[in-house]
Amino acid sequence: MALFVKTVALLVLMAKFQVSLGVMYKVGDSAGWTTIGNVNYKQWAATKTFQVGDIIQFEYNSQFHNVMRVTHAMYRSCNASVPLETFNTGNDSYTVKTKGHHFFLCGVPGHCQAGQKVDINVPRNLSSTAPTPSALASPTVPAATTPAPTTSTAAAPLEAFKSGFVMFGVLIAVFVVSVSGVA
Ligand SMILES: [Cu+2]
Repeated sequence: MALFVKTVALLVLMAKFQVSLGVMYKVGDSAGWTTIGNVNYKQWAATKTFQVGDIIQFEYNSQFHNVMRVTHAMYRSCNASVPLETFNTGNDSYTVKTKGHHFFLCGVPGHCQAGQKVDINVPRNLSSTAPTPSALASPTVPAATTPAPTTSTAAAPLEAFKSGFVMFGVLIAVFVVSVSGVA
């Protein structure tokens, strides 16, 4: 019963603060990660709205391809000499943990040049998707380290982000408690 209550509380909190569990995106959709068919990965990425927590899935034949996370400069020049991370199982998942760009390319010679590269961009400006002011005005939202909220709407996006961040921590804690309660 206690678990049920916790679970309901968790769901209510998630709904209230529009917490996303993360969406799984398979790069290239049915084509996967390949040089065959001239998949336009730029176009593929452009049709998605990536968020922190999303999972980027690369599916490919590991005999012919790999996945390297690289810097912007390396992405532009298709430089695979010093990748930040390398994946090569043929079924690799990358969990987006930060906002901004996440650049990937295939390190097999010629493949990046042929277009096997993708830029996963998580927009830094979330003002259009921030929680509503009414949610922010809730007395249950910790004020964090900032001074008392003002009526300025300019501060709303930042406050929304901070509040969301704090709530996310709370949710994780609740989740851990729930899980440990079952075990
Ligand atoms: Cu390749």
